[in-house]
Amino acid sequence: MVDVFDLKKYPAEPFKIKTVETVKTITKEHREKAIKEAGYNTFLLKSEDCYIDLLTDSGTNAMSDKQWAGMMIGDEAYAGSRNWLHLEKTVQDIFGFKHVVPTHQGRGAENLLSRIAIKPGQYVPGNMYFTTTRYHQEANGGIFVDIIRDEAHDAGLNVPFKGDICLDKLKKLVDEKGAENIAYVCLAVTVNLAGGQPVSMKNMREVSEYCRPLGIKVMYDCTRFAENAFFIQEQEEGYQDKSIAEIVKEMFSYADGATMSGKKDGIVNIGGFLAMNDDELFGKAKEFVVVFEGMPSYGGMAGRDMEAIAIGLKESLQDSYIEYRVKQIRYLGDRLLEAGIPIIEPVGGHAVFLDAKRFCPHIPQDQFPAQALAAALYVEAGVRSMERGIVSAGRDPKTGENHVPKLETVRLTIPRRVYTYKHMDIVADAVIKLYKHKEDIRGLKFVYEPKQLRFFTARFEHI
Ligand code: PM9
Repeated sequence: MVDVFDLKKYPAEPFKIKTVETVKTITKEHREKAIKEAGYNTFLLKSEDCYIDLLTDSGTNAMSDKQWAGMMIGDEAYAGSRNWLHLEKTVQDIFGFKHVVPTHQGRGAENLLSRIAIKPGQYVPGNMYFTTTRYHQEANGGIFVDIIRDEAHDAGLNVPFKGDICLDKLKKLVDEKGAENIAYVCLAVTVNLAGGQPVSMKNMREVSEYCRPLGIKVMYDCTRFAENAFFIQEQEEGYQDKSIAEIVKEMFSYADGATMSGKKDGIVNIGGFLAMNDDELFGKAKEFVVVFEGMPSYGGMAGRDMEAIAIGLKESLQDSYIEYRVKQIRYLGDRLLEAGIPIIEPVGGHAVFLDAKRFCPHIPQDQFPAQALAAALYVEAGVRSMERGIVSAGRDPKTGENHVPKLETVRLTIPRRVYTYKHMDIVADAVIKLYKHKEDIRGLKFVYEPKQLRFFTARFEHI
């Protein structure tokens, strides 16, 4: 039985709420009309039509009083802003990288990295793909290869550190293609589309020990680095007495560089960066940042944004914050598991993922069960979620065929410091209610399918 008073298992919010935004409920008739007008794509709903908005944890965070105070000391000089110097030093201190290049958000960093580090035809092995990351890798001639451990593709399998890279898969690829044909290894902490699954320190160490002698760089996607560090502290032997900050330092000692979307564990609404140790790579990144983002001292961010992210990065390392953050999500997962709802197990760092294949076994994958389920959940309770399945996976750029991922999921993504446990209860109750009449959910077909990153703007109708 889920016990809301068990503060070790489900810690209370380690903050007081100072500013609030009113949300409203709208009628079921209105929701039915709204989702139809949005082409059954939750991305196309108006925010004001959503009661609890779990579309994403990206840029939807509540900033602290200290971050808001930081916004007031934004130095909006075109070059050499003091907030940039603060951000640069913060990233260097937390992650240990030599060089930092600011970008407007994560995909800005992915664009730069893919341009400077991938030669057309080279392979980019990674622990499962992420939509924008793979887009930039492929747009620059890279060939993405999934080398995550097999268990990550099995939604119901409850094993720790499902985000780990499979060393055998990596070694096989390098043996077959040659180290010189590997652009770099892309290692995401945590793995978003696997369900927010963490990577163990042991795995990071082993990947680095294998790659460094071969001259293969290991570039992290550190978007949810603090959540990953919490899982290591909680579950990996030898880390229980280490602080989150110490764990993060060790994690990144095994990396050659990283891309970051500050909109997640930076606890801000916009921002990002690319970081690395290599001087030559840094030189190239600076050449491109001025073309695509802005001066190397702002990279698409205002001075106030850089101040907020510098402060947010430090706040994400606070042990009490990150424990509450991950365990709040686990609370929602536990409530659903208790009611027999099929979800990705174990519950990861930023979201609970409904397993649409088991939730809607009557809808074949080419009729987009996760897309249909996300739309149905919105109609049921005004809860906005996101498809993370075949629609998000897109098409193979060479063959034009759909990628068919094993995981067909709906992501209930929890913004940081925004919703309370009571909101989690409402979401859980809505999902449980919907599960009772799941047979009513009908499959969908495309009426508009964009070529790039189709999940953002595609439109559907019922079959
Ligand atoms: N993630 C998310 O909702 C927002 C865009 S997709 C709806 O999960 C990783 C692991 C991400 C990520 C964004 C990016 C791109 C890179 N890596 O959105 O460009 O989860 O800041 O970051 C989203 P930006």
